[in-house]
Amino acid sequence: MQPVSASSYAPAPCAVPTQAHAQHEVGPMRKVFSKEDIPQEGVLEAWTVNSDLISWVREKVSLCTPDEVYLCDGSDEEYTELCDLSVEKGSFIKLDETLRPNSYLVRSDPDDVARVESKTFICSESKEDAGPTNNWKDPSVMKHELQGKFSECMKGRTMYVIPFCMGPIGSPMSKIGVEISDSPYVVCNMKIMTRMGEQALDKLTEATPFIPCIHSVGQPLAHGEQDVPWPCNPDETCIAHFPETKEIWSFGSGYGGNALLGKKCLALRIASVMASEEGWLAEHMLILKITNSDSEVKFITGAFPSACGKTNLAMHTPTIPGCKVECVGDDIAWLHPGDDGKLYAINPEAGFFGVAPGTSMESNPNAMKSLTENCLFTNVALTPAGDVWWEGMTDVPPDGLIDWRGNPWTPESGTTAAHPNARFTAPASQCPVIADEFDAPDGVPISAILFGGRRPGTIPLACMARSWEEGVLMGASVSSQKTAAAEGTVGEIRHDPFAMKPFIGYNAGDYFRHWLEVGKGLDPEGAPKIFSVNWFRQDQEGNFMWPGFGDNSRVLEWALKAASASEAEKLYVDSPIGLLPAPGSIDTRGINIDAGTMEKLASFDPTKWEAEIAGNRDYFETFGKTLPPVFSKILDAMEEDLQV
Ligand code: OXD
Ligand code: MN
Repeated sequence: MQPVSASSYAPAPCAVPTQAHAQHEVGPMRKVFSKEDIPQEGVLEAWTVNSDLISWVREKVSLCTPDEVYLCDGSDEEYTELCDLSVEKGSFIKLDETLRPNSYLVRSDPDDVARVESKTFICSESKEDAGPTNNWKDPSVMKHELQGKFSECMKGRTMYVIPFCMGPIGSPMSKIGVEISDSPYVVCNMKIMTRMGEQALDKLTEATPFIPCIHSVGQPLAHGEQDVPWPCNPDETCIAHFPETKEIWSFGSGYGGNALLGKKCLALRIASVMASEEGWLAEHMLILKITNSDSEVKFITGAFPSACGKTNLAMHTPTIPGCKVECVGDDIAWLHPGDDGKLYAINPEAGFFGVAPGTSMESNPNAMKSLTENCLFTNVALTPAGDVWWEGMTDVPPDGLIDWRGNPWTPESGTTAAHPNARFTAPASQCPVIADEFDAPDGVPISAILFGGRRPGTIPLACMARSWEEGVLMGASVSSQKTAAAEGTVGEIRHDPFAMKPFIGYNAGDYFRHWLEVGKGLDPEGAPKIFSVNWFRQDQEGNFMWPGFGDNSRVLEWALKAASASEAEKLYVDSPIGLLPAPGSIDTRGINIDAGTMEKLASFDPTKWEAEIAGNRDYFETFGKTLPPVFSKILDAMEEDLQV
């Protein structure tokens, strides 16, 4: 391979005025139609037997008036075709085939780089049902606004129709969605992140329900108008969820959770509503499999706010000799009570949409190995050799980088080369430690649930709840320093109950009650134990006290042992805030950490804790009468114990 200059990887000027697909046939089925074809009897009927889907697509074609309609089959050929088209248009940059085979870099518009919570709405019939953690708008008002926004919004563009399945194909816990989008970037990401195309469509019989998801970048093209590499419409952005009718409408943004509607919109916001109706839980959680040196296998889920290291923990390399960690999921878990009273989890996703900065062979070698080919990279830097780079990937950045905005970059530039919320999209199947159970239709039985956040002070390294109710309170009390995954000020501590604040699709007080209800239906012996953890505690000089990364396995090992231990085994000590690791109970052999530091990590400052309780009480007041009364009871008891 001849070295090439970075400039030869700059996006080509947009030579192609619109997304012109050849009117072709791929496989047995014609895929691309003009908008005039779509109303013709027989056209969509040859594609699906689901009459609701047919009517919905027809309705949206007449609303959005795309130039053409592309029915996605999810094949590799389709993916390659759309990537090639996007390269030709100047939207994707193909990375060097020997360094990063079949992979692409995409640069977003600088005004479209993260989820926009301020423009995300839950449009329930009653405002109360959206609760205090959501923006609310009356569904008929919102529908009216959306009809206006979507009217003719796909002019000059192609409408892609993307059937997808969240969860293993054939699992009773999976759900089918169909996303309509005018973004080929969305199609390519959905191919990696979900079970997409024919395999999902095949599951839709005449009457199978599906979740309709419509997305537009919100930038129609006039006849002959040149497109831009990343069309979007930040001023008009709106991401709307209709919990009663289970619909998602997203306009104006092409980025991540705003546009890949299977992820946060369906698998969390709408799924959390379905879960509350159907008796299960849709959570912002990783799922990991851990095998100890006695070959015992257990599964753990963990809820951590966005960009707090879920992906790193989900696939970490444990430092305990003989212990193995494998990944079932890194972001979302759907948890269903089984007939045996245990809680079973599936990962509804098929890929990782991870934060790139900070990911390295040191911090997460298994993620790095998942990224060697067949990946999309968004808003990372480009090397002169045609590969990707981001802060933290190597200590020294390569010379001659082009930053995420497409400008030459040096360490003196005073900006970061990759955007802090730059992302990789990688197939989960490429992860060297993907668990065999990743595709298990019945899910995996969960022994422990962790709740954590970035908390420099106050929260101990680990603490086990004494009851399901206390565990639910731990989940509701999660707060964390804000990260770049969403708009806003990075570093501020904010409440993020269950790491789900941006994702609970209904009243969070009702959501807490639902968690309590699910617990009541579980077998007390078989139900997972609940823990709060904090890898981010700092000493007075601001240094992290716990090494984290692979050493977190030591805390997981303690948690699993503590979960099934009696008090007599002295793995934990009772305290006003829960069961804390007993001195020496976390295995620190082989790591450089003294007993004094461990003691501090496993303890708490009663004054800070009183302030924490007061802060939580204030926050909980915002939930009014929906807040479960048991929360105040537990907090009262804690306060009393603290004063003894
Ligand atoms: C994510 C997020 O993309 O939580 O996973 O923002
Ligand atoms: Mn997430």
